[in-house]
Amino acid sequence: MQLTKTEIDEHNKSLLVKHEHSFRFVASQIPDCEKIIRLLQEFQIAIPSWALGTGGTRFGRFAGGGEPRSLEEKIEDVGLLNTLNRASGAISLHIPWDIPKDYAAIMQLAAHYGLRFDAVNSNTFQDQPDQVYSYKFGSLQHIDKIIRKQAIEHNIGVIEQGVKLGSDSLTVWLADGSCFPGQLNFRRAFENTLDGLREIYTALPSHWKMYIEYKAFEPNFYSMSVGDWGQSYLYASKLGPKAYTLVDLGHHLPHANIEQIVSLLLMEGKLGGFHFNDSKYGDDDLTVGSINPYQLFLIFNELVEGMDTRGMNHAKDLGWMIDASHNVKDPLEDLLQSVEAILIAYTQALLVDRNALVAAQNETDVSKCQEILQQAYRTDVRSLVAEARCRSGGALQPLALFRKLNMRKSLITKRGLKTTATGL
Ligand SMILES: [Mn+2]
Repeated sequence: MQLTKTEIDEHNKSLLVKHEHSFRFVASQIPDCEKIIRLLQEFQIAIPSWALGTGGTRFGRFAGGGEPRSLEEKIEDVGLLNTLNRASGAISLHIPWDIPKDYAAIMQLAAHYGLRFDAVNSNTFQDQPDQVYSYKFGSLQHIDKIIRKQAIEHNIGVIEQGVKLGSDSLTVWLADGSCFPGQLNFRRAFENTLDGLREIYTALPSHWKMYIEYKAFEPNFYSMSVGDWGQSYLYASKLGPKAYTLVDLGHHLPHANIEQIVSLLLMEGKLGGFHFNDSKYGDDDLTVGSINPYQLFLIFNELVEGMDTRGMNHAKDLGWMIDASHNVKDPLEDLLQSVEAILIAYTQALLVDRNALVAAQNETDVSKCQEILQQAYRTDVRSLVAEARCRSGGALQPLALFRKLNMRKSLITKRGLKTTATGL
């Protein structure tokens, strides 16, 4: 489904007076407003191919209608998001759910929408119909060498698919672990996993990165073989300079200080990428910023501080992706909200008065430190984000336009009411 420039222009025109009033007000209070707008225009957040359909829980799934039935339609949906917000210029594929049949045609379609291929994601957390050996008791950690070999070969195959698409990173998330005490020898599981990761690492092209994603629990409930950032960091350190830790916000135990984790990983040059979502209890996979936007801001505060300290490019040097599931909301609406929440938190982090914060920290002026952070957090930066988007050709209010043009209804008319996106 295509959205025309005229439709966006008309929408922006109808909101322009109100927008300019808000924008001028906030811009007048920010010394380096133009720099922030430039950074915002560059910042792109990848959309995972599995987030475009309705997700489900262990208990059920309630389809929303008009879901993409093929990889082509998934690319079309991300293209639509990117046309609206100009900040979703990449798609992250899940293998084997989204294997292209015709690579040249898929590349051409993505280019048509101005999309690049972000990290490719392997899958050893479920068995595929044509698979010889089962991952019921793990993949890279498995006691049986032949099963480990199958998992290694799958990951190498995913790299090969990614190479054909112009991707430059592999994300490995392992469901490996144990459900009961005594089931697993932790050290042996670690060593098997490390050996497998080494073989996969060897297959990486020279410019590629490998992201090792950790998760505290689920699907295994007693131990996970990549259970926290310490374990991920250990693997990444042992593997070499192309291996990094990937932080998924929902993969921590409750109340974990994720901003501190981010800060230290950046310090060590081992933070590779990010999966955004939000949660209240566990890996809830909720819309970014819907539960705890202050935590998101604090994380971005550390990201900006850490990246600037290392002279990193905010847009390019880390992998940014949403990893969420949409059980009750329209997936495209949810993704528009998530990208907006990320851009707002990023902007607020850019507003933090770094010099004043360092001075307050050096004076151990605890109240002032809090004031400086909250001054930035409580600034309404929505019009700044909208201005950046508008200058890039996007809509001032992407969600409002998506709704006004009845885009979901058009997708349902075209694709049908009872569609299920591949992999869901
Ligand atoms: Mn994830």
